[in-house]
Amino acid sequence: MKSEYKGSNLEQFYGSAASNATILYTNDFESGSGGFTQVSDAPHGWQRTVLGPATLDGHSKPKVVHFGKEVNGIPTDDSLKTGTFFTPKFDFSKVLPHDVVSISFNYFNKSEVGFDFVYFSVSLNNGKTWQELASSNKGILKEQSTVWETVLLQFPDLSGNADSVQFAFQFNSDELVVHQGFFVDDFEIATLPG
Ligand SMILES: [Ca+2]
Ligand SMILES: [Ca+2]
Repeated sequence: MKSEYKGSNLEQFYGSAASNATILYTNDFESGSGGFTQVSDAPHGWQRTVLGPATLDGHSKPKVVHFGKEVNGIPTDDSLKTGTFFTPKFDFSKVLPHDVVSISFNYFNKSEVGFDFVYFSVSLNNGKTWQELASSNKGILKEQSTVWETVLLQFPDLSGNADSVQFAFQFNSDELVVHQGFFVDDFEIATLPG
């Protein structure tokens, strides 16, 4: 948890050791989607916005990416909607065996507690199969945020992974009660010497 965005998520976890990190990918969503793609059955899908929690400190301002209602100030019907937001595909085959790959992002979640959930998953085989890394369904993401928070996940074993690696955020809503939804910003991938 932090109140101010310093420019890199790594610094709050690794301090001065973050200077040893190699940033493989970073996206603050200020100038575009940065190669992210989406599949959504909601009319608006995942969109960049400057509204709602985007106005709070704790991420790179002003823009964030959002799935939920009240996108750009226009209330929308988001019952029974699923939206998946995919990162670009990454090649980790040349990561050294002792290096750690870290994935981090800032998020703010306002989803219906116990019914609407967000999941963050990874595919190590070019999108064929996926495994959950974090979620708001008994996972490490909060269902009702009060501040922007940073999640950092580590992979110690991606060296030589032959297939493309891809990450995805997925939001699922049920048929009743829709809150603001899920907001994400500052997606970063880095390697650190192990
Ligand atoms: Ca931003
Ligand atoms: Ca709901």
